Amino acid sequence: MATMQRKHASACILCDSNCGILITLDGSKFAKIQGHKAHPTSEGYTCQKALRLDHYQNHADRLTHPLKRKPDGSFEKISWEQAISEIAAKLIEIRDTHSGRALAYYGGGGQGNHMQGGLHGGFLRKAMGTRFAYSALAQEKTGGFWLAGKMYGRQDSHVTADQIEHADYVLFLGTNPWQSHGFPRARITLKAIASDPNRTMVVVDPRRTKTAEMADIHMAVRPGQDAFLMAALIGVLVQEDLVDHEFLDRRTTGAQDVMQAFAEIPVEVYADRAGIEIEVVRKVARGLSAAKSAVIRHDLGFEQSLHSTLNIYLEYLTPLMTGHFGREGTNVFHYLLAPLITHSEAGADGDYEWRTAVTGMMPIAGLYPPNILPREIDSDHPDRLRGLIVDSGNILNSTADTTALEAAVKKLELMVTIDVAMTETARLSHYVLPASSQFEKWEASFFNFGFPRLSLQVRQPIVPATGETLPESEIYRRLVTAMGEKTMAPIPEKKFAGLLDDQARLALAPLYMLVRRYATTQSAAVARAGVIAESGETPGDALFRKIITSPSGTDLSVHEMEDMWALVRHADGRIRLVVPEMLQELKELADELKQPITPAGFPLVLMAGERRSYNANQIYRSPHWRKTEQEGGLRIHPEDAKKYNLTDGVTAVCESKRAGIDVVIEYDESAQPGFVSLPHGYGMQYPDEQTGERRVFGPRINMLTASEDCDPLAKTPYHKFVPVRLLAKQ
Ligand SMILES: Nc1nc2c(c(=O)[nH]1)N[C@H]1C(S)=C(S)[C@@H](COP(=O)(O)OP(=O)(O)OC[C@H]3O[C@@H](n4cnc5c(=O)[nH]c(N)nc54)[C@H](O)[C@@H]3O)O[C@H]1N2
Ligand SMILES: Nc1nc2c(c(=O)[nH]1)N[C@H]1C(S)=C(S)[C@@H](COP(=O)(O)OP(=O)(O)OC[C@H]3O[C@@H](n4cnc5c(=O)[nH]c(N)nc54)[C@H](O)[C@@H]3O)O[C@H]1N2
Ligand code: SF4
Ligand SMILES: [Mo]
Repeated sequence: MATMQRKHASACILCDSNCGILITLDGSKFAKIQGHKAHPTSEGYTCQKALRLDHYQNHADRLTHPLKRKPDGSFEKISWEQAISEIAAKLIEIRDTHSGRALAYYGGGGQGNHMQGGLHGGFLRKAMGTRFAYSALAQEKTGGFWLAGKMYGRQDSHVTADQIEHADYVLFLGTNPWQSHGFPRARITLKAIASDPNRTMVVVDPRRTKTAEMADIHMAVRPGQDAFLMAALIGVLVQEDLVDHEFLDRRTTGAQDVMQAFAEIPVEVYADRAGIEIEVVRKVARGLSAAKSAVIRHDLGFEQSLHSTLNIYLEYLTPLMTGHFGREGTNVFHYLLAPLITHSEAGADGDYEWRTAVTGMMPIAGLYPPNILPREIDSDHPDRLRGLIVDSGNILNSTADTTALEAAVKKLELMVTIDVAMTETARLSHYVLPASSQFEKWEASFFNFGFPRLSLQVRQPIVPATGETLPESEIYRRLVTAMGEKTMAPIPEKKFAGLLDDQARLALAPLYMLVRRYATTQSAAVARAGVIAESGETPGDALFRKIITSPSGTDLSVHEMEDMWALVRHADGRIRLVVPEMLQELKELADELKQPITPAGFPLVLMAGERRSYNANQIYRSPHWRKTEQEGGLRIHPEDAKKYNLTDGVTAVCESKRAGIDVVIEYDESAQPGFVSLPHGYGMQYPDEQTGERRVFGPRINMLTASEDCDPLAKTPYHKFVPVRLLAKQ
């Protein structure tokens, strides 16, 4: 049948690579999924996870109607009219009684859906009168954004590792790109580096991951001790004078002060604390300094562990000290089409207008950290949070301290969840609004981090909307209108005639605005991407037409390498190396040397949330998507397991200071003794195939984490450093 054969261009929505895919439909079922060669960044590449996307589109927990929670906790179907008018009335009541500061918003786009949620959600936040935008990004990246503000002049001057495929020397810090990706065509790029004798790969990770196995040098750091390792690494660069003085003179300020701070670092002692031989640290420092080009990339192992922000500061210093910045094959800034993040500036009085009421947290890049949510809600403070809108987040599983958050959200006067599925978070909400899936609506992700080539894919709907679901742009339009506030005007009918339906005209309206602005501010780079205006057409309209007529994605701009320096936003155009708060924390590291790594009674460090072959955040709910790894076991070195009399496959209790949960023991030689791991992306409820009863599949890891265990500055959680003990199950 012809319809069976048609391949629809779309994208994988499971991680920030957003690989291009072709989907062959059989009715509404995704019969076949393959990589799409025409996609500008993935070029046909996918990993195994994308091929199972039917389990996202079609499963038992898909939402089909608006729901309202009854006092007994069950839900009744209600009409859209009732849902919108009741929610709007309650939002107005809270806003007008307590001010918009009593309202907060979480999410606005997970891994693939920033257009409908992120851009349109802004109109609802405005109507709510709030700037309290909580985000998963503030569980990981905000320490880095804060540093970008200090060092580069703006928190949204973002550095990318996308030049990795051209780098001679690659340093991976607390990341396992074989599983997590994080740059285009990750496995192909990793294999290319590993098989080239002239290129070097260094991995800093307590586990011998697949990426570490491929590396030339694996530094099996002691968990949570990266700040010591990085301090020793920069210490060696300074003490052996492996520093690129010419680069520092030309591009930075503060080099002398920073070099002085590192001249004093006892490199042997710090390397030893990190569990790495000093000769290995010296070898890496020398290799990095001598390399033609180098890219350094960190991820959650650095961000979600002890000294999170300091780790990232030390990482940011490394390419600068060695002059590997702003060239082909090095770390570079990139332009952003859409404001995935912004810059939060203190006011004239030096303070932030929008500090949170209870914990006094400042915004970073416009975002607030989920770790403070329980306290901001569960408080007697007159200005506590009373209403919360959640879009694209399963915070009852993905935020630290499930128990504290569960108790807190029960005190909200209004909680609304907008999702495609009946999640743990939806179950605790007063109202649940069903969104059309990412294959049922116009959508785009703004994880486009390319430089010098920036591209974008706007995806078209390929299957009809399920039940009464609506795209978020329509949900927000209705809510904002019902609140009597201004909403987005759709793209006028006379524009792009024949190319857009009514749904697209609304959904794409804010993007159209951004594209027109981008075409003006980046006109030369946009022209280089081959954007050709038809007669009478503006460059903005020409670029937008290119986007909507390229369903598999297209280039927006092609920059000159030098353009990058415009993103250093200090008036003198120089990067600031000195960040006083960080140099102070660096000094204080010395005091920690005397302390044991874990507190008494909790001998093991648990990494709560490892990326594995069959997890994908909270996006896949159905456990049937997994070909292997059904249990989501606790990986432990066999020697460690024997110490606690635990054998492979048995169920044990993993206990943190917060709680104990059942885990299935999985022997794993790649784990460092003393370090155990549980996967991210499990712990969802789903009907059991045999009994039909709902049960939880795999570990609900944030039962074990505590809200207060986080970076003092950015409040990013220590998910990778949870002290635990293991007990045999009684
Ligand atoms: N398969 C899969 N891929 C994903 C996702 C997914 O859910 N599943 N999620 C996506 C998302 S949202 C993100 S943010 C990224 C995250 O991607 P990554 O950060 O790469 O993934 P993780 O496995 O969480 O952590 C990375 C590594 O940190 C190491 N680590 C743990 N503790 C420490 C430490 O103290 N020091 C150091 N140096 N390393 C440590 C772990 O052993 C692990 O190998 O992945 C994305 N990709
Ligand atoms: N302990 C521990 N906790 C962690 C981590 C860890 O490593 N360890 N990792 C953290 C990280 S890095 C991240 S990024 C977060 C991710 O955690 P969350 O912020 O919760 O994000 P996702 O899991 O991506 O959210 C997915 C939700 O979006 C819904 N969804 C999918 N498509 C759509 C759509 O089109 N519209 C709407 N409205 N909803 C949709 C899904 O059904 C799901 O409920 O988890 C964090 N939590
Ligand atoms: S790398 Fe990420 S976006 Fe690409 S197919 Fe795998 S999960 Fe999907
Ligand atoms: Mo993430």
